[in-house]
Amino acid sequence: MQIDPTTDILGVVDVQPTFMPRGELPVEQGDAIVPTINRLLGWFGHAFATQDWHPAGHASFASSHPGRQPYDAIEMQFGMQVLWPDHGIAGSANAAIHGDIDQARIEVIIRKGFRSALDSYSAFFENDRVTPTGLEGWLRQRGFSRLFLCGLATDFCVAWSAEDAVQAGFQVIIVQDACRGIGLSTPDGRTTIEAAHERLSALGVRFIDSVVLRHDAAA
Ligand code: VGL
Ligand code: ZN
Repeated sequence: MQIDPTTDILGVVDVQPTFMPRGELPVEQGDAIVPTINRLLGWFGHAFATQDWHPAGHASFASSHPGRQPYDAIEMQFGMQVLWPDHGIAGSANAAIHGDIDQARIEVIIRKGFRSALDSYSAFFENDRVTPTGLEGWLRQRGFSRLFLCGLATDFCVAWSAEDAVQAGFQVIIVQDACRGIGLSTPDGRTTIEAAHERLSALGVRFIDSVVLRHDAAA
């Protein structure tokens, strides 16, 4: 698959130490994708990044719900909400983009989840599904039509971003060796990674490995 440097953009989702093995919401092998993402950043002409960016006491934190434990799921205003350990605290060192990520080609950074009462997985909309982050307008004004997504976590922020991107009319490709998932169990006995893969495939999202990408020599 050939990268078109004018219409393709790489999206680097939530590659923050808070989601890495020694972070607050650890994703297994979350740090293993950093070299792969740096390689991708060298191949694409353009990239954007997102950061999970929560105030202390955020509604998605189990610590904000007396009697609840991290990874419990509860019904909230906008549907089922998994309660997370405190993570992605705005301004904290662990909420920065991972220090080894080469940011030279990252042209815009979208922060999400900074409203106390509202969680945010997708790079496009808060979890109420109507409050936009502004990314869609930015991508359109810049003329991009195909998004390649990588980062953390495959089954939450990458998956929700992919779904919204399809809905917005973009072609979406997930670079799976540059992603890692959280993998919670679902009520029907699957994992959230398997469920996301099925849901997204049905929407036309393609999953590739970075080795299949072809690119012209970097300018
Ligand atoms: C994420 C859970 C909570 C993610 C963010 O980046 O996938 N997951 N906040
Ligand atoms: Zn979060």
